[in-house]
Amino acid sequence: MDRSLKLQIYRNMILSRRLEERIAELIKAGQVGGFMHPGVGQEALQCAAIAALRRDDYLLYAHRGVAYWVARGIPLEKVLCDLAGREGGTNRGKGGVMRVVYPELGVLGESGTLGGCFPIATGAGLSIKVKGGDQAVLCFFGDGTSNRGTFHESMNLCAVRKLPVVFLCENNGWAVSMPTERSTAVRDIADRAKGYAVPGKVVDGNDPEQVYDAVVEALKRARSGEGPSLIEAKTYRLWGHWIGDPDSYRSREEVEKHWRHDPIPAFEEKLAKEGVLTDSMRSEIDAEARAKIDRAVEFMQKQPSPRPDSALEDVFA
Ligand SMILES: Cc1ncc(C[n+]2csc(CCOP(=O)(O)OP(=O)(O)O)c2C)c(N)n1
Repeated sequence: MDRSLKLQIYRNMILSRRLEERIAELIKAGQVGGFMHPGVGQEALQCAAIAALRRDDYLLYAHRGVAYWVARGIPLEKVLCDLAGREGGTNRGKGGVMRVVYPELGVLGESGTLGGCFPIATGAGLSIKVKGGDQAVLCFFGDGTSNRGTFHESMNLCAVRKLPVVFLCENNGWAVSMPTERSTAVRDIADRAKGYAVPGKVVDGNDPEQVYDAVVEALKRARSGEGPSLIEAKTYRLWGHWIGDPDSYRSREEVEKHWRHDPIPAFEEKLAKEGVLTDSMRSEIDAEARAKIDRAVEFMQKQPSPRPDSALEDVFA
């Protein structure tokens, strides 16, 4: 990764973290409803993987956090309006949390159930193949979600048809209150790739460079007609499962241990050592992020709620 790419990823990680903190405040103030699943702790892998995409690629994001949208460059105003149920959102305030759709950048939204992403990603991959393009699909999902039947059906079909899909598992060790080792027989989810004759790779999800390199390699394979890949990024969810989760199922020692591996200070330290990031740049990037969020919140607060008589608009095609 060159200097400017590292800084772009770092900027997106900071913007995502600050936005997440702001959304938590908006939820407490009753301005955003629904179950927001925070991505705090997982921004490195989300921002780095998305940085590897081309503008015309497709993205199926998971339910965890805002970094997918930030890194893909969806305007914050729109994201906030979606979350708050206001007209200015990508779905005009009718979708709520986790329903940001932005076809201009290949962002296909999220399925109503976990695991719905896999057949959608497979379908997008098939459409690319049928049309003869060289785009690719990046599909994020959690370790718990990898136990859905749709994962296995989709991996097999993508492998057999050599579809250009990169499956990226964010293994944060938990699915709500269920630790991965109690739900999943394999230690590394990437091992499942062997069952479909697909390459599987484990990376440190808190290291943006490892994630970026693995995604670049998988995208290259996808574009050249060699088919899908499975990447497992090991990470940790630093906040609760949703904003408001009492998080009583994890020990404080466990959570505190992982705060010491928070990817943001780790990346800051690395960039500082490399001479890429100075203290003054750090403060500037942080101030820029806060100012952007302030402007977006202000925009959102002025937007109306969708009119009741528009309930059936944009619903059927
Ligand atoms: C089919 C389905 N089952 C259950 C749920 C409820 N649910 C929402 S998030 C979640 C945990 C998912 O765990 P994982 O895939 O590991 O992702 P994480 O939340 O840890 O990021 C569950 C069970 C759902 N949305 N869809």
